[in-house]
This record gives sequence, C-alpha cells and structure tokens, in this order.
Amino acid sequence: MKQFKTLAGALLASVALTGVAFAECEVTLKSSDTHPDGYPTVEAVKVMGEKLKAATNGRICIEVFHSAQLGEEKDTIEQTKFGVIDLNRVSMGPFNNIIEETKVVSLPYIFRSTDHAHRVMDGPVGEEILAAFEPHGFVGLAYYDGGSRSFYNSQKPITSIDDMKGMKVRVMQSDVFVDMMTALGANATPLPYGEVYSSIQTGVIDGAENNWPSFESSGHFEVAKYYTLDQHLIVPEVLVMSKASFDKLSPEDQAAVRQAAKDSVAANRELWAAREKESEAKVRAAGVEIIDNIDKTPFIEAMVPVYEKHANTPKLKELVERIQATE
Ligand code: GTR
Repeated sequence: MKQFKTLAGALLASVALTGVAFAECEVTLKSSDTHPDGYPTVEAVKVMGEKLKAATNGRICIEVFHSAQLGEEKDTIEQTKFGVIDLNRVSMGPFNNIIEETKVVSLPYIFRSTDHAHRVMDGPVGEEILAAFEPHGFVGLAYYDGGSRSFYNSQKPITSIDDMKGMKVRVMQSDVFVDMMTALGANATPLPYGEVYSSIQTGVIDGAENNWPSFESSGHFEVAKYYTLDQHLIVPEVLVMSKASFDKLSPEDQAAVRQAAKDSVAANRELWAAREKESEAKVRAAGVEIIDNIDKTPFIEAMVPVYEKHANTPKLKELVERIQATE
C-alpha cells in the first residue's frame, strides 16, 4: 500500500481513484452501509452494482460507502428520503417508527427459523411490505439476511429470563425493541450502532444484542464476554432506494435497478452463511462464554404485550397471522 505523507494526500489520492473508477458512468448511485468492507451486505450491494453496470452498458454504477462513512442508520434513512443518499442497506428495525408494516417482521420470535423468514420475505407478504416503503419516499428493492439476534453483555451469563432483570441493554432505535426489553424486565437504551462498543466499555450499558457477524465485526465481543443464544429476533435487512433518485431514472433503468437488486440476493445469502460460521469461530476462539441451552419458552411468552401493542390494527394483525401460517 502506498504511503502518504499527510491525511490530505491520502484523501486526495482516494478521491482521484474514485473519480477514475466511476468516470465512465453517467450516473453513480451512492450507497450506504454501517458495516465494514467485506461484510455480506456490503459485498452484496457491490454485486448488485456489477449487475446493474452490465445491464446498462456501463451507464449506471453504484459506489458503496461502508463503515458508516455516510452516518448512522437513522440519519442515513433521513438523507435517503431526501435523495442525498441514493441507496441504503439497513435493518428493518430503524424503519419501525416510520413505516408500520416493518414492525411486523421486527416482532420477537415472529419467524421460526431463517428458512421460515426466507419463505415469508420471498413471498407475497415480503412484496407487500416492500411496496409499503413507497408512500414514505423509499423504493423497497430487496431483502438480505440478518441472521438471528441474541443478547450479549459484560456482566454475567444470562441463563434464564430472570437474569434480564435490571440489565441495561442497547437496542436499535425502534419502539418495538424498547418494549421488548421492558417486557423482559430489562432497561432498554436505544443507541446508534457506532456508540455501542464504547458504551459497553465505559459501563453506560451492560450489553446489547445482535447476530454472530455483527457481534464479531463490531468488536463488541472484546468487551462483552457473555453471549446467550436466545435468538429473540430475526430481523430482515432491507435495501432501499430514495424515491427522489429512482424517479430521475427512465422506466427501463428503474426496471434494471430492481432486477439487479433481486439478483444480488443469492450472493448475499451465500456470503452470509459463510460469514456466520467464520464469525462464530472467531468469537469462540476469543474465549467468549456461549450460553446455548437456554429455555426460550419464557422469553416467547413474555412477548404477548409487545404483539398486542405493535400489531394493533387489522392490517398488521392480518400480516402477523399470514406470517405465522406460512409453512
Ligand atoms: C446489524 C444490522 C445493521 C444494524 C445493526 C444494529 O445486525 O445489520 O443494519 O441494524 O445490527 O444493531 O444497529
């Protein structure tokens, strides 16, 4: 790697390189992701970019800004709405307070397994939820894998629901997750992802919850040595486009964008499955205590008020029933 005398030198060089890479593109769509380079979601959007470029004879390209370079998810969602950011790969969680349909797939234990989640999200329910983004200024393009999320903390092994009592646990910025923690007897602390590491380190919070790849890539496993596989959430990741940016494209190019996004899903799933294993191995090798024999029944039973509060309209109730009825 070339050494630069100053940060400014390095930055100028990277701007120049970026300029060369995207010079031939008529349109370069800016895409945001909170995760680092190499993470399955980041790589999947790059795959989408290659497919889109090929489909448009090199006219439309995608530049992925990983590692939260464009900001934390809640802020980037705002910027996407206004067309400052064109594409955004985020969790459904931060959309919960904006688009009520996204709450349904963010309910704890709504999915029985990743396969169940795939069958639902690949089917009519998934399509309906994608369509629900449009009136809010976003075009829902595709779902990616987000694994299952479990609790980790720096204090003690959580071996039963009673151990959750009084724990200060970070959640994504969504009322569904705040109420989920309350129902478990814990104190929810909604925080941006980028603040979790230092908040655990300084004791502002006791822990958080996430899947294996996020727990590993964020380094949270270095400061939270207990990971309990209660798997309370399977929240799909979503790739959205700013409606403002989408509307600037011709119908043919809009169709190419939609198709390229759908065609990147298989790559994401493959990369995800591999990364889950790698991350788990890394976390185990680092000496994190894994509690994998927890009785999930009390956790599931505690979620009744969360469903009552958040699946609170006929439309949302119906979506919940259709998900539960999906084989
Ligand atoms: C990750 C997810 C991110 C972000 C993060 C979080 O699993 O991929 O989009 O939502 O969790 O907890 O904020």
